[in-house]
Amino acid sequence: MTVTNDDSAQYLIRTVSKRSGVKSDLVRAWERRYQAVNPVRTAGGHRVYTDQDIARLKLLNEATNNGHSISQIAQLSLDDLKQLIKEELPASNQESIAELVKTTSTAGTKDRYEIAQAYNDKCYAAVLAFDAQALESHFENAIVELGSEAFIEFLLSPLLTKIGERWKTGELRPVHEHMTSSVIRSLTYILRNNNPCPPNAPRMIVSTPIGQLHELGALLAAIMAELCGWQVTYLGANLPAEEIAAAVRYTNACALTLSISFATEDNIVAKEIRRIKKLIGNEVTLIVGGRAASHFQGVLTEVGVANIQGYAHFRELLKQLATEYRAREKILIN
Ligand code: B12
Repeated sequence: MTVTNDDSAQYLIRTVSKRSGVKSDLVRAWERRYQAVNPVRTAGGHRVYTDQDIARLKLLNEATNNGHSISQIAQLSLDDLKQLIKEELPASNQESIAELVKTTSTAGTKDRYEIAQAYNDKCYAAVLAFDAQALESHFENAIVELGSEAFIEFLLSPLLTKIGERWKTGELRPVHEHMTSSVIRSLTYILRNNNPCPPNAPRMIVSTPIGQLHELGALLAAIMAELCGWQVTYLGANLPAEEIAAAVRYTNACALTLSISFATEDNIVAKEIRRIKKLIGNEVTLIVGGRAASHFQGVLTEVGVANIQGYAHFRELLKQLATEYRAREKILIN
């Protein structure tokens, strides 16, 4: 056991056990016999663990549940453990590591919310210190611990909002937001790659209308849809109606999701929404979300668009649409 002055170590064994799903006695045994984790000691002799330790224990727990011997895997790196678990998933049912952890997680929604709050503070401190490496590492651990959906909903979104607010007050500079966005982009790429979906999955296009330059809301919505089993093509931001509609046609998508973050007073968004709806027709479901979507409620109601109230609502709608899509496909096949 290493005795160091590690500032990142802060959790007592009870918390570690609760968050990792590994009983306290077993945590101690894995540590004593196989050095699976190396907690530091407080002055009073109590073991304290890091987020990284919790993420490791969670993956070790999963791998041993899959039949691996702890003696063989205890020394593997976090990446190797993730890879090991990923490789063992049946090809037809490849879920992301984050999804896997989510389904085996012992944490309820309230716990996850609290865990995310703790990560939020650490991530914000990393942003403030302009430490991209630490930020990336906190994000990676958080994905393992929280699962992708809770990661997006309870950590990323509030963190980004906070960064936006602090930018406005002058505590942060635009470059802090740029650094954070770039770390998130590299991370979301990993998340998305981990989620290949079956070829018969319903398809969706995600973008933002012309003039709407904020892209992260759309990107997160795209990942969320992918996690719900949709095959998503994310186009980035700021596209004219004709281009978005062409992408819908090319992919044979049955849904189009647009994110709107900026409440403009001109008529551009309303015009684009009407145009898009006309081009894609009634067969394709148009979904609109984002912080400024309700500002355009008039046109959304006029063309019969679903204005999404948060991620839970989005997931619910996607589930319903996927069921309808599968039922339609079945009729066509028969
Ligand atoms: C980064 C940023 C920018 C960057 C964007 C970079 C990029 N490539 O995306 C740049 C510099 C381009 C930019 C430009 C502008 N920005 Co700006 N920007 C922000 C900032 C700081 C963060 C935005 C962000 O990415 N948030 C993170 C995402 C994840 O959050 P979100 O977009 O709010 O989405 C949330 C939900 O709505 C949901 N969501 C989003 N879409 C969808 C879709 C579905 C289906 C679902 C389920 C959920 C969902 O996900 C998020 C969860 O909370 C915000 C401040 C803030 N507090 O958010 C201002 C902010 C959005 N910007 C603002 C403004 C005013 C501007 C500019 C006009 C500034 C200027 N004077 O030039 C321009 C306008 C650009 C345009 N025409 O669109 C205002 C908007 C106010 C308003 N009236 O609407 C904000 C709120 C800042 C402020 N407090 O004044 N901005």
